[in-house]
Amino acid sequence: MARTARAYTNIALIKYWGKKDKALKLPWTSSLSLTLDKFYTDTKSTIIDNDHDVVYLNDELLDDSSSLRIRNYLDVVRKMYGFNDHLQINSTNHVPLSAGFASSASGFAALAASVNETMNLNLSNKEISILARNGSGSATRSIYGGFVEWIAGNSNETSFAEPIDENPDIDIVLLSVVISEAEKSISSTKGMELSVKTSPFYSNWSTLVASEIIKIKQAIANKDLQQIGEIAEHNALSMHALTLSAQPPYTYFAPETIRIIQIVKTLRQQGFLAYVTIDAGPNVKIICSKQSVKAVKDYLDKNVQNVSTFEAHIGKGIQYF
Ligand code: 2P0
Repeated sequence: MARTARAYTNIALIKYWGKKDKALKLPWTSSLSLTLDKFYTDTKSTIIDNDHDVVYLNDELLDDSSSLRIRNYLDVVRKMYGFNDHLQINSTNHVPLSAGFASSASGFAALAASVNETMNLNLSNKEISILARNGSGSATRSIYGGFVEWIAGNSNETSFAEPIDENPDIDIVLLSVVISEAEKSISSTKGMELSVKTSPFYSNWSTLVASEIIKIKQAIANKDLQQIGEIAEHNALSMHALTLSAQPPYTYFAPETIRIIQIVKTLRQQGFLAYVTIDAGPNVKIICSKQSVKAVKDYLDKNVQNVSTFEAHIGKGIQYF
């Protein structure tokens, strides 16, 4: 009996923003993330005697349109590994929409690991990472725990994640500040494409990312949380500059997003360790220390209405049970 695979979500500290190959999801730049402990997806795959795949999400059977992305992905996997069997996928998402994280990273990482189990593909973690990337870029990194680098590469075989430090002794806490649970107005896939094609700053993005990856890896090695936060915040805001400078311009920020950025800056001036990072949506994730997180949370609870906060810590790589 194949085991269930569990993959955790991750937050990019150096963002992936743009593909050089859409089908293979090869990114223009490397990226670097922290795997989180709270939010994960459990997936089990079973071979079925059927001419199409069947997908259950949170115990509900998905209709053809909702399961299309997963079924297309399974077609890719069948082609890559030369099998014809169809599968029943049972996936449970413990990534509540309300927590402000996308579920595609943990979702496709768990699915790749689960298919590897069920089909006895005997893949290494590097190969599972490649398989996960074919489902969603950010899933590439969710194979490992702790700090993880996705090496951009230039082919299916050379674009995969590597662990930097799976059990870092660093005092980092991530506080997710949820402003809105609404579906984003422009998907990250579309947003990236627009930034790559039209932002006059996109040509500088790869130079910036290359230097920030070197710097943040040094900061991780030095266990320098302040330096990690500074680099991550700069990288995130630079990514968002690629949205505002696209044609037509777009932004994921809501008015409250800016407000939280300003509050975090004020808290920093008051001596608290706090830096923002923001993905393709309005919600803000605050990089805190174990010492600063309570003060940051209390300040937000008192001063900002209609937002909720979720705390996450360093998470593990793929687990099986
Ligand atoms: C990241 N994001 O590095 C970046 C930062 C959002 C902002 O990866 O098209 O769902 O499936 O490869 O991975 C979100 O995009 O996009 C993302 P696809 P994905 O985490």
